[in-house]
Amino acid sequence: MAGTDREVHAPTFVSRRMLLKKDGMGFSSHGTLLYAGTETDIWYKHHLEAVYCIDGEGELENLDDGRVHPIMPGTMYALDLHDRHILKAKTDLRMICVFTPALTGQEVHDEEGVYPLLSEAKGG
Ligand code: 9YT
Repeated sequence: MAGTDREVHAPTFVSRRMLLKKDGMGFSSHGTLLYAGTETDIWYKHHLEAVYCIDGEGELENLDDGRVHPIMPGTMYALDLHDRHILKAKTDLRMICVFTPALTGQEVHDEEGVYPLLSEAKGG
């Protein structure tokens, strides 16, 4: 997938879309590498997402209830309430993500509800 349109680069992560809507599975599946030392502010308004950590250390802060959850290899989280959250990568964090409805791959990050925590992005 490297170098194809299935690989999406953002300031705080790279994501490889292994399965998309066009693959006909009813969900999409992504391998996402969040870079060490970054924070990513995420709100999937239109999708449910389950995420499994295969490597690295980090934290998920749920902005809706204020709780902070450690992330380590073997951790799974499921966003069943369109929870607004911040993903903090203490080290490089390798995640496997499943979305329903499936992403088409055409979404821009604003429409996915992904807002990297950068001053430029926050300024508008
Ligand atoms: C960790 C996480 O939520 N990854 C989601 C996939 C990524 N935003 C993508 O493929 O664009």
